[in-house]
Amino acid sequence: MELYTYYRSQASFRVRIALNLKGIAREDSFLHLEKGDQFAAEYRAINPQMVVPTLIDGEVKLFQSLAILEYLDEKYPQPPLLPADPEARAWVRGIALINVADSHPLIVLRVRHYLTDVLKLSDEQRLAWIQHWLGAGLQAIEALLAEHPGSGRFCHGDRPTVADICLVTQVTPAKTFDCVLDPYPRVMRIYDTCMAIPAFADAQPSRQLDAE
Ligand SMILES: N[C@@H](CCC(=O)N[C@@H](CS)C(=O)NCC(=O)O)C(=O)O
Repeated sequence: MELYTYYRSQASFRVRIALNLKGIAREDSFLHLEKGDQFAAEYRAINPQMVVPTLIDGEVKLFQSLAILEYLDEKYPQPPLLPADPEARAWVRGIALINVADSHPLIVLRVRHYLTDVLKLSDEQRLAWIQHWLGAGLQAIEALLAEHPGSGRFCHGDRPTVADICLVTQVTPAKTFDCVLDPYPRVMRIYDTCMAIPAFADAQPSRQLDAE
């Protein structure tokens, strides 16, 4: 499979983790988002949204990280990334969406550029924005973990699911942008458990060939 990726991209990180968990080899095509590679006509033809990741599986072109995770899970079911029963699946997807749909979109590069270049926010104001929205997501995940009987080493059950993948991509930028993490002990315990697993650790930004 070919993955269009950028080492710092949290959405690409999610797909790298899932591929590693499934034992699927990939070839990376690197785009330097901060240099604007995503806007090149050649990539725009591949991904009209001009974002990473894009995953190519033979003739199939896949976009949007959560859709890619679910595709991989359906096509390569072992090990499963979703629990078997519908109630737990909905809960796990809900945790994932706090990151993918509600927190992460507010801090992506194009939003950060808009805050600075168009709205003329100072660096301090922009950092406050990022910390606020990442913190809101972390707070929600922590509270949901506290009330969920199935959570422990992982968000749900005894193996990583899409919820854990997305918890990791919630915490990673929170660390980068100096969020206070003490109020989220359950989140951090699960983050540490996940990052001790090679499939997660090898997918982290600093271990990518394009890392700077
Ligand atoms: N919801 C999308 C997010 C895709 C996305 O925004 N990717 C970021 C990197 S994490 C990107 O390509 N940003 C480029 C930009 O903002 O210009 C997904 O989960 O795949």
